Amino acid sequence: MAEFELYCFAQSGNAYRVALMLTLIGADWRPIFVDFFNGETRTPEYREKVNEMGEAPVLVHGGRRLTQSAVCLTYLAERSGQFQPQSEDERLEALRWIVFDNQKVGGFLATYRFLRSLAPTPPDPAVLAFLKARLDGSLAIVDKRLAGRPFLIGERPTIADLSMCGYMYYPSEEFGFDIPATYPNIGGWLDRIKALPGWRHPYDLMPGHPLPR
Ligand SMILES: N[C@@H](CCC(=O)N[C@@H](CS)C(=O)NCC(=O)O)C(=O)O
Repeated sequence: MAEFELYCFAQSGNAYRVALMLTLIGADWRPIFVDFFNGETRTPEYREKVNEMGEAPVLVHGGRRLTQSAVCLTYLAERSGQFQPQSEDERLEALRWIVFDNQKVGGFLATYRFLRSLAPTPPDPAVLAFLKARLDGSLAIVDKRLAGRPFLIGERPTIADLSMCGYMYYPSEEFGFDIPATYPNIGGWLDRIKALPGWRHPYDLMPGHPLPR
């Protein structure tokens, strides 16, 4: 049995953050497929036995069951000593960018991409336009942050980077715009993360791709 188990599915950038971290730190882990697109996270069984919040990812380690990718990343950084912010200032800075990501970067990218490319019904154009405007604002902030800085909180990659990149390696067709081409500093930073030993694409790391149509 693997040391870590991760409830996840290939299309989930929230889960990819944790899957990528597990891979980059060389952890012994295995994915447990969550059938999100057939409603598994909404079932009473899932909410009773796996996660009362009805979400993936869920990281299982020994007797622990952790949810929220930020919590999982923090736990893995503290255990492994890798991708860990060092000083108190760095820890607070990393937390600041992780919260911003969860709400305004990954949060909007996930919803925008889901409505555009993964939802069973066609999206409302007004909703898409609203989300795209919010996304443009957030991605511009991240792009400016990465000007002249290799990683979000400085010279080394930390869990803030692994969180922030969660949705950004998915194909540009799924978003309808090219993130690295539109935001060159983000593009360079994505290349630096991709160059870390062991990096893998979300569709290669987690089960469930391609979606049956
Ligand atoms: N803030 C959470 C977000 C988790 C999340 O929303 N996961 C999605 C899958 S990508 C989910 O399970 N959604 C279930 C639902 O909305 O019903 C995290 O970072 O782990």
